[in-house]
This record gives sequence, structure tokens and C-alpha cells, in this order.
Amino acid sequence: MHFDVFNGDADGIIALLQLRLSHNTPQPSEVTLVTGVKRDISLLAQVEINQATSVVVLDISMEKNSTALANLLAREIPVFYVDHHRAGDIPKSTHLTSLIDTDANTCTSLLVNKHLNNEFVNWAVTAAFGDNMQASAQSLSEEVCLSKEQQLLLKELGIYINYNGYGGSVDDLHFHPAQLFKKLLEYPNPFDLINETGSVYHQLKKAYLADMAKAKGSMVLLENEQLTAVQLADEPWARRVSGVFGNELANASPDKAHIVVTLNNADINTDKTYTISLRAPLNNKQGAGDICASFPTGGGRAAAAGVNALPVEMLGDFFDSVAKYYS
Ligand SMILES: [Mn+2]
Repeated sequence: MHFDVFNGDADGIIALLQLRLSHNTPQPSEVTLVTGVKRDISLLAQVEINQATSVVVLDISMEKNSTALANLLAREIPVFYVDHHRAGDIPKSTHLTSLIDTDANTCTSLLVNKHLNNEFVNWAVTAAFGDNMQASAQSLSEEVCLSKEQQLLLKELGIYINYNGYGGSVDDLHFHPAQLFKKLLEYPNPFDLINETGSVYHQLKKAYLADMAKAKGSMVLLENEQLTAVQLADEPWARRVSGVFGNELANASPDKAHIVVTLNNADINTDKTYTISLRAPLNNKQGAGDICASFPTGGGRAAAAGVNALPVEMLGDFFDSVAKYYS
């Protein structure tokens, strides 16, 4: 049994999409899909090691999955690993093939696109826009002569697919990422999906616009020269929209860091915590991962990172750390 393990965001889904649409890569006959919400990155441990004959891993940190990876390699199970998150020490094994590039301007779907020599470049552009890699998406678009109008359509599609990945659990999502992947597999060309009335593109667009309209009325907690922090309600719509809303804020003021704060649905008996999503200033894509990692349950990439459960009393300290870092 082959396992495809992928992040549930646009980048993860579209990385796999390109590989499975391709006639130039071997296609497994029996596949188990392992995915989840965007934040759920400890996915490799879910592979049933006794059944696995090969594994593809996309868009989840190798460092965060190192134990599961070591177990697979020890069983001599071939693993193909493509990612742009922190890798840690890449194991030296003849059973591992890896394409890892942690450059802040690349993403997993772009790495897969390079591997496939632009075979599904329209999808790769969609993913790069979805992962908020505007500059890379644009330059690749220009390389393959996509018009401004076409770029705008792929950008919207990328944003909608990415939006679908955000939630506290898969119950919050409109489509389970595995289900969305299977739907997209019917469209080698994303423009066919966009042009089809009532397609998943149009369903996601409608849902996205409704959630974003609510987010625009959210509370600003702090705004200064270095950062803008907003709080979203602890409701499914807010958990879905937090990531893409953060991207939109970041694009609107590229010199500032952006923080989206959501109060976690705390049990009466447990201490209250926030989910934090931090984006480094677009014009200075560094530090977010380090800042978040200095707080309990925090981590991520230099450009975008988060804290899963920040004790409420530490919120002021968190804002101070961000302001200090970017001043
Ligand atoms: Mn990614």
C-alpha cells in the first residue's frame, strides 16, 4: 500500500495534485491519503508502517516528523519527501529521496513544478498564490506568459483552496482536504474548474466571501509602527478565515508584522489560551518562527508562524517581543 501524506492547505494539496496528474511519474495503484487541517503537521506518524510499501510526503516539516521518518527508513520503505519548512538534519539513507528548499520565496508546489518541468504550471502558480508567495507566483506566471487576467483568476483559486485548510479541526472545514484533492484531480487545467458553473471553485468562493465579510468587522487589539493585531471570534467561520485574512492584512501594509489572535474554546476547568498567527512584514520576511518558538506551543517558518495555545496572560509579552524584533 502506498501512502500520500500532505498538508491540507493549497500548497500541500496542489503539490500532490501535480504528482498524481503527471504521466511522467509512476502512479501507485492502491493509495491511502493522510492529511488534515493546515495546522495539523504531525501526519507522518499516521502512516501504517506494517502496510506501507512506499510513501510520498509533501509540505510538512521534516524536523517535526523526524521520528516517523526514521522508523519508515529503518524498515527500508522508500520515501519521497518534498518540502520548504524547517528540515533539521536530513537522514542519510538510500531509501530517502528529498527535495528540500527552505528559501522564503519557494513552496512545495513550486519545488514539485520544477521537478516536473512545468508540466502543470498553472496549478503551481495557483499554489504559489495560495501560499502567499506573490512575487514567485508572478514571475513564474510571466515566464509562461499568463495574462494579468489569468493570474488574477489563479490567485483567487489559490486563496480559496488555501482558505479551506484553516480550521480548529476538519469539522470546521467546508471540504475535507482529501475530498477536495479528489475533486481537483478531475481538472488537469485549473481554468476548466474556474469556468464550470457550480464547481468547487464557485462553492469555495461564495463561502470565502461570506466569512471575509464577517472578519472585516473584527476588533483591532493593537496597532503601532511595527505591528497590527486583531482578534477574531472563536467560531468556525473565524477559524476558517484567520489565515487568509492575515495574508490580506499583510499585503495591505507590507512593512508591518500582523498578528491574528483567537481565544480558544476553553473548558471551564482549563486555563484560557489564544491561538496566535504571526506574519513577518512582507518586506522583511524573518523572525516569525523564532519569536513564536520562544513561547510555549509556538513554532513555524521565518515568514509565517504561530502559537497554538498562548496563555492569555502572555499576550502582552508576545506583542512586546514582536514590536521589539521589528523595530
Ligand atoms: Mn507550504
